[in-house]
Amino acid sequence: MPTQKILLTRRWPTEVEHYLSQRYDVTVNEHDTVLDPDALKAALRSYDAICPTVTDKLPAEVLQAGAGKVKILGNYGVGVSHIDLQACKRLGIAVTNTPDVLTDATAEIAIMLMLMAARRGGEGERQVRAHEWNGWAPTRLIGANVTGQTLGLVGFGRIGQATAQKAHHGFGMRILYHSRNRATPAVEALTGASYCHSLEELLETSDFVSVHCPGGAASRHLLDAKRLDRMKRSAFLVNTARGEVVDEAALAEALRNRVIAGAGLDVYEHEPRVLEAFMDLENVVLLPHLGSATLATRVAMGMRVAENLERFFAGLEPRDTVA
Ligand code: 8YV
Repeated sequence: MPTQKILLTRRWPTEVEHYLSQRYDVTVNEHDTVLDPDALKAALRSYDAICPTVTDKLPAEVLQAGAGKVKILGNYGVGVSHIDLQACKRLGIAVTNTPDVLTDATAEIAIMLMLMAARRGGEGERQVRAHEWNGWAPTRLIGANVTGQTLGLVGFGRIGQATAQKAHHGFGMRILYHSRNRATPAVEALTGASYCHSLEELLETSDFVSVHCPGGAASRHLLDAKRLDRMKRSAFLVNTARGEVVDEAALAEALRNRVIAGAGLDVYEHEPRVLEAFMDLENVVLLPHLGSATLATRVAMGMRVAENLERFFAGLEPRDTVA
């Protein structure tokens, strides 16, 4: 009989729930609702492993109050800014994530947002559905080219690099990037990417800016009013990383005043809340955090969590330890 008690805080694809149930004493949050801090604290006291998602806020206060039984947080997702990793280290709780398996799915959404924002896809669709489209015209819904333009990537990890591949080889885009560490010449050569020493230089020269750095305190409001002001007036901003990287109120102002041409967002500072100021702006595309939302990807994410748990409970170092 399985001994370890595992909690999945949300519903996962059936295939993965089944796989884990055959190996562990698994509890699934059947209602698929977001657990509140008290429920999370109780879970930390009752389970050997908790498998959270981006919707589970695990700051130091919750982790400290609840810590007792839990040994590992097998996060379902690559971003871990919802978990206080320092507190986990202090409390001796291991944390793993799921890189690689969602790279292409998320890069696809970055490309989709670039296209939708530049070619006014959301706006056009809204017109059709509202029966407001009265036929083709030479001067209506005129967008901006994507092909051959310059794409600046803020962060150049797996997802940033995959976005560069699709943009460069699919749309002939010139690639610039800014990140804490410069990539190797071999990685740069894959997309002819040029490193920008300063973020400002990247913002001033890009036609599209796409955010791919981790979230959390270190990158909070990295793109604020001042930095948005450095972008070209004809440029577009895309964010598939974490909402907090962009100062949303400043972005709404910049979009309203046409400081930049448009934006495409898949993530928000206070999900699922979306800033009301975005709602009546035609030049922003708003998606509901779709980055990893394909069945194959969500199954692969679950299997990656399973692999991490298996190694952990076998006394081995998990493949994707982040704390
Ligand atoms: C995940 C994401 O689906 O992996 C991430 O960091 O942002 C998403 O695509 C989500 O985080 C699930 O926890």
